[in-house]
Amino acid sequence: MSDQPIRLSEMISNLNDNSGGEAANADGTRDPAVIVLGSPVASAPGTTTNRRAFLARASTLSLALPGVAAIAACAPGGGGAGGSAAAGTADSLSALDLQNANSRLDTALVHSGTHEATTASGAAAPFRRYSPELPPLSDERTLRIHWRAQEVPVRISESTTVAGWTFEGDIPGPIVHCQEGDTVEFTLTNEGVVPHSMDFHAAQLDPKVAFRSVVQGDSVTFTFKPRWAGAFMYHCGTAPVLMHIGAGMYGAIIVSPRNPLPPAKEFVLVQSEFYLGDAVNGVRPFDYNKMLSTMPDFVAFNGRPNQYIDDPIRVSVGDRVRFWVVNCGPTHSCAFHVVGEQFDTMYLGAPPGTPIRGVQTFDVPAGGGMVFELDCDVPGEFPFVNHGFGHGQKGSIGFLLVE
Ligand SMILES: [Cu+2]
Repeated sequence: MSDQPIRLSEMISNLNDNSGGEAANADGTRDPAVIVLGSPVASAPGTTTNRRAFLARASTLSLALPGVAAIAACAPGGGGAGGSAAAGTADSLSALDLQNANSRLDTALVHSGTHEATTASGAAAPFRRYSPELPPLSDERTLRIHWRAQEVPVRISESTTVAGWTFEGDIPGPIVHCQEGDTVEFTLTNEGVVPHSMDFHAAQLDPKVAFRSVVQGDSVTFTFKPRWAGAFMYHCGTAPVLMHIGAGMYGAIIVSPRNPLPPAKEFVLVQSEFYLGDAVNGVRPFDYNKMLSTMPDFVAFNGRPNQYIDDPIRVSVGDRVRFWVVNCGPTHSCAFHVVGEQFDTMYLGAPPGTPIRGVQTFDVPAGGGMVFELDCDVPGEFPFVNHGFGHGQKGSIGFLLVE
């Protein structure tokens, strides 16, 4: 392959050179575009701000989220909440009503409890390769899952740590593997500061009830039975959804068909975009205005740009490989392709129904998932890429090593 990925060090250097866009204060300093919400346990000494500063920065958050007021204003009875948050005074923030069942509204509200905002030290988060292997199916046909929404720093490369909003402390969240017709009993407990929620694309539920937002310390529980096999996204659906997905609250739920597919080495690839501001204490906050501009700094498979360039996915000659590709966006598609190979089979919808034969590239839309299969009968180093190379070059690329 002739195209070489831009190295992260160059990308970050370029970003730092071109990261203007936030207005300078009178003293020449610049405020980060979004609030940095760090781990309650990972704050460095001396970095904890007082409550007043937190609320002041929270009002900056509201101002940096022009969609919040608009979204709230569109919702029944929501104009007051969004307007109050946008007004940005400490009094109005602390007076907000958090008992709002409409998940589209809740992120306009900032928890007024005793929590103090912290900026976490980026040094505390180690780099860890995200394992792409599909976890084995449980023997149980009822899955009981209890996850936490956590606002913690996540290292996405040796040189970049982000102020993540996460499920279970990682970006993406854990891979769920179940079978068509299984029962999934799911609970989310919110350990974060702002409201969060969970939306499984593999479920059919009233979203206002099951996918509702919960505030810090509260939990939401729902049960569903995936009707269709396939590669599905899950994500936080709290408004503004762009911010919550863009800050890391997403992942893959893989639903295998009841009649097993032919044996294969199975891998899950979650594509997503990263829109980042300048580092604060070594942690780069997510930048909502950049998300709106849809020009990502990085695009990654499984949350780390280029991780499978540095540490490829390895299989043996003769293996059949099945990629479950989920595109969590939040915005761009993934033109999935393996350089030097062809997919003998892909499934646009639920496998094993209606396979499409002989595919070179197929676009997986944001919020979608598809299944790609190939026989690895030729040894070599095969790049799997987002063939939309403006995004592939930003990190959604890796090697499939056939040995
Ligand atoms: Cu969220």
